[in-house]
Amino acid sequence: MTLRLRPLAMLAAALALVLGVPAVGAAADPPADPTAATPSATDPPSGSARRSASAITPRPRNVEERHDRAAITSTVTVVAGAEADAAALKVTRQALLDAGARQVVRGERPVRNRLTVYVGGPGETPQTAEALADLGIEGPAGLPAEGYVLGVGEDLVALSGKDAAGTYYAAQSLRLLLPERGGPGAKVAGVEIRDWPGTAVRGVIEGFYGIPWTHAARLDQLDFYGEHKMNIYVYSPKDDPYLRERWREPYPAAQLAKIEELVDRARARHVEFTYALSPGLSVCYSSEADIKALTDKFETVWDLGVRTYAVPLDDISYTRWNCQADQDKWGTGAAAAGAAQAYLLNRVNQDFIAAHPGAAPLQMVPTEYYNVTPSPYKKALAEQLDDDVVVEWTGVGVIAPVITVAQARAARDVFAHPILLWDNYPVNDYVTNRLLLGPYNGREEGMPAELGSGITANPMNQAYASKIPLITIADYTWNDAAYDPRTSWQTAISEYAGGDAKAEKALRVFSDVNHSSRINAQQAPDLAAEIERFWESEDERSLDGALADLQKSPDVLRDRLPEQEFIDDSEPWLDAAEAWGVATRAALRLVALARDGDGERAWEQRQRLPGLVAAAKSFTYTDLEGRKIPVAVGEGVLDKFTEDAAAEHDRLLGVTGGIRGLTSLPAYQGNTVARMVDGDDSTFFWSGRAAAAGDQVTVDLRKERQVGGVSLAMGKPGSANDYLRQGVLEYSSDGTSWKQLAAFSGQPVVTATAPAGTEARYVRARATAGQTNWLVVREFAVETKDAAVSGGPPPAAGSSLGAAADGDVGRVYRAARAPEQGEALQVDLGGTSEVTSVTVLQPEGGSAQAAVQVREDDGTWLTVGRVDGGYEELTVDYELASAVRLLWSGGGSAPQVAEVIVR
Ligand code: 14T
Repeated sequence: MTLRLRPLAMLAAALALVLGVPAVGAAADPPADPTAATPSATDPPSGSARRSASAITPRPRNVEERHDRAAITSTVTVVAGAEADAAALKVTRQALLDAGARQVVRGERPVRNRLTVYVGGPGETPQTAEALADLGIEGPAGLPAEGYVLGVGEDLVALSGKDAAGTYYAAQSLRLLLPERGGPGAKVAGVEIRDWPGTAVRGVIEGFYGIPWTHAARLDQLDFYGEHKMNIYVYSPKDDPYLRERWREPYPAAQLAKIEELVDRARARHVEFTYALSPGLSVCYSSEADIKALTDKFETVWDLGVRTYAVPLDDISYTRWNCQADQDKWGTGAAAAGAAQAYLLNRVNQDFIAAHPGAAPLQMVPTEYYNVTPSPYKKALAEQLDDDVVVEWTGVGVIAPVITVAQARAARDVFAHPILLWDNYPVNDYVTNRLLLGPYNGREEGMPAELGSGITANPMNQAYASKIPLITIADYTWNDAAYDPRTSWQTAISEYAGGDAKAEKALRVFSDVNHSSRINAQQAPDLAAEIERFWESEDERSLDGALADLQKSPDVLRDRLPEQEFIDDSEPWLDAAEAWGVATRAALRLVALARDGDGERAWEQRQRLPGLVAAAKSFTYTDLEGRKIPVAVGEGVLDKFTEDAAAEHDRLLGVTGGIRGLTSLPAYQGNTVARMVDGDDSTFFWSGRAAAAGDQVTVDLRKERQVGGVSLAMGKPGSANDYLRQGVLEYSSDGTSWKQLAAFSGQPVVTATAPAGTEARYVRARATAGQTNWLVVREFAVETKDAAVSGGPPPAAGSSLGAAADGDVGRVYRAARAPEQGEALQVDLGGTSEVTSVTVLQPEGGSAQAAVQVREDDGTWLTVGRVDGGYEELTVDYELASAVRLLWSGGGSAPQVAEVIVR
């Protein structure tokens, strides 16, 4: 793959307020306090349902505890002006009922022995000012837009927003502050919160490729945004035909009704529904008809209440016009494209936005959205686009690992417009085999303040599973100064588990194995540390506990997670997590058995492992095109642990292990380097980046062997250019000093033959020049002359005699037929050595019978024992021997030998 933007054909390859509170586990509801009717009752004993300001997420800026407190009374008076925010009132009411109030009534003034809640800032509810004054708390006048003051004191609560959104956010904070109780009497500690957002525009852009969110998921997301103080949702799924492919076509009525429902829901949650229309695949920028088609479509949704609009021009060609008229008007080149786009956007801005009082500033995505490098395109756009148009930018790199203050400044400089960060996290359309559940990370403190507009996050195709990372994004965008990824992540997991400790633990374990991404380098940080400790301490108990937790986590989540849709979203990943739990525990057991010297049971376990790993890798996600994509969980940690465990077993057994592939390059998706030495030409190693001079792919033969022909098959159908343009084949015995075998250039398939007698452990292909293409290696085959295995019976097709003594217990010698009388399989030891044991491994079900003999100095064969089962370890009394053989008992079935190990 070449690292440059390509036409869309490759994209596929590249790539409550459920009124009040999110359902909190009903089990957590304490029984109604029997003393509840008496407002002066002492503190309720149950602490489980009590909350404090630390439960508020996004994290508030300023929280001060007070020495007084309020009690939730049976009847609560709400004082609110006619202009008070309806959404805030609704949230407040429900929060009070959930906290144990039996009724919430509107009133003009406080009533003795009743809690009074003032809802509304200066523009909504003038009475709140006096209440705040009574508490000695300053009002919200000095706060930024959407800021609020929340006061809880003796007998009263005051919610005062700088504006209506601020009051709504005060209500959301109150909701998180109040306990959940079945009846009145709960006490709420006095507190003063002064809080405001650090980013003016905070939210989500449904901007991914692949299966768009469902209508139900979108409605639910809007509720969720309101609860997390996010204020924008951009409606821009790439695969909604009415938004891109067939952007000119008017909506059917049913579709319009859905949009209207979204717009209404968004408004009720103080979320700006933004309608994004992407005409770039076919638009003629100079065409009056196309400008009209665009503004007509905008007009239809204006009538539904849409007030914010975007015109994304990402992932299109800007070197090919869609009509001759554009070429005639602007000429050719990227600067011409910038001018044409500015023209179209300005026309929409003037003809539509300016003509619709109440419309918000127009947003656009430039075609160069992914860097801050000055260019003719950016210059034209920056100079010609109307000043009030907001420009979207993804940070440096489409998926930016870090976004700094300096980069944000540079974006503003180069685009010369307010910047709305389109942050491609936790979007997974380019890694559809993965769930990205880790926290928002790598965004420097102070970055949002430089943007001029704000931040929208592009989420996963899985709406519900996106919530964990989105909670952390809400946290950062609200209060980047106090943001800590790990802390925010724990809070997000805890919140999403709905107060159920078991669900929370399971969710933490599941999120841990779905943690890594381009912005979170480490996969499964908790489990990887646990595995690390195991290898250091050799104590398997703690690791087995952690792996058992992993294995159980899917069922715990299925049983206990409040939001069932998360389960639906995550189904194949849950299945995989459970199966990986089983496989890794088996691997751990394997190490324990091998260490205990229980060779027989270890061998049984060793043979079970590949099937368990295959099962863990067997679960699939079905994408928009109906392709089944095998999902990955704990990649690089869980699979590695099973490999390391098998290797540890093999080492203790005294075998080297099978041939390995090694490389300096990262693997693209699941196309690991092992696929280059699996003997299967249809699978391949695929590097995740272009090869640089010095990059290499290596075959490790695990011990010095005689080497013959070498064949390196690179490139593949569809990626014919992904091969090393210029390089050398080299071999080495120690992996340090190398001798050249051949040099090559310009050919995807390279062959060479080592001079007779060449011995090597490693053979590699090393790039001697950098290139723009990635690297595909279908097969890297090295012929070896192996530990001389001779005799019979002859091997079946696809098997070999050598497999019986190749150091790889996974490769099996399978005889073509039953042995004849006197037939033997002989392993030459390559000289005379002292033999202390012979171990013969037969694969599952193997029960061939043979006498095991060693050849002594004088050429006579000494029988040291017999084999007749899967695992046979025979002790030999320090015999000097030059060969070992299995002298078959005639008849029976065709024998199979995984390995003859001579020590
Ligand atoms: F508009 C942009 F800001 C943007 O990010 N566009 C797409 C976006 O829709 C997609 O979800 C995201 C993540 O895959 O990346 C952009 O699409 C690309 C960009 C590439 F460089 C798809 C493939 C690419 F090679």
